[in-house]
Amino acid sequence: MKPSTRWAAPRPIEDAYAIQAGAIALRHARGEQPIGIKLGFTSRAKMVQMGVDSLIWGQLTNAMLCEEGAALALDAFIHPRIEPEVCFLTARDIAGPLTLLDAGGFIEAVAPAMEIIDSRYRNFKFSLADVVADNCSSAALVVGPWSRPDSALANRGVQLEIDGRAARLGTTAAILGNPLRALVQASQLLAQAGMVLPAGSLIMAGAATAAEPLRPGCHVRTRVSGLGQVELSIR
Ligand code: OOG
Ligand code: MG
Repeated sequence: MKPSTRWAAPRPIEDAYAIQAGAIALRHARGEQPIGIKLGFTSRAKMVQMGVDSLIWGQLTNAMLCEEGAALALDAFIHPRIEPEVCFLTARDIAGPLTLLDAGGFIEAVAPAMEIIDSRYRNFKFSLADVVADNCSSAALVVGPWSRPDSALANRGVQLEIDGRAARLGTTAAILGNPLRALVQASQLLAQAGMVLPAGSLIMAGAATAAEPLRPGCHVRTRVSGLGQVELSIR
């Protein structure tokens, strides 16, 4: 039978981003404000843990931002995990692809951060398109003290502690060799999506290590050498 010309070739990733955009539009319609974006799978450790092989991005809203001092209740989550990250605050609109040389000039500040990921898929088992449609498992984030981005970020020790014990050890070099590259990647993904990221936005660079499950009553801390630490208590 002659193939129908009415059917376009499958575009699973493009369709998944369209689903993500639809879900984010619903959040905005409920009154949530955009605060920035997150990258996923910028480190080998995360790709291996989740069995995928490409970088992805999702969108953050103010409803996802946790206060550092406040205890986070887990009731609203399904099976949350936490992972150590670096967060950038942008100084200027990102309205086109940046090079690594440009990227530094677009950063106002940098901070140690943690992302709480959660997934609609059982056991976090998903394809790349599945997880993109689920807004890249974005559930919540907590950002530590901001520093000026005036020193090299490429190889800082990263430690994720749970209840005072080191659960994961890594380095910022795990994030694309240098977390600044996350900015370069973000600028390219935004350009592909035809989006401008306004100055004052957050960019979560992606986890430096694999994620750890969160349990009620635990206390989690991430230290990034030279950038300080960020803590979260779980109710
Ligand atoms: C997807 C999100 C990946 C990261 O930092 O690499 C991510 C997941 O692991 O469920 O946020
Ligand atoms: Mg993450």
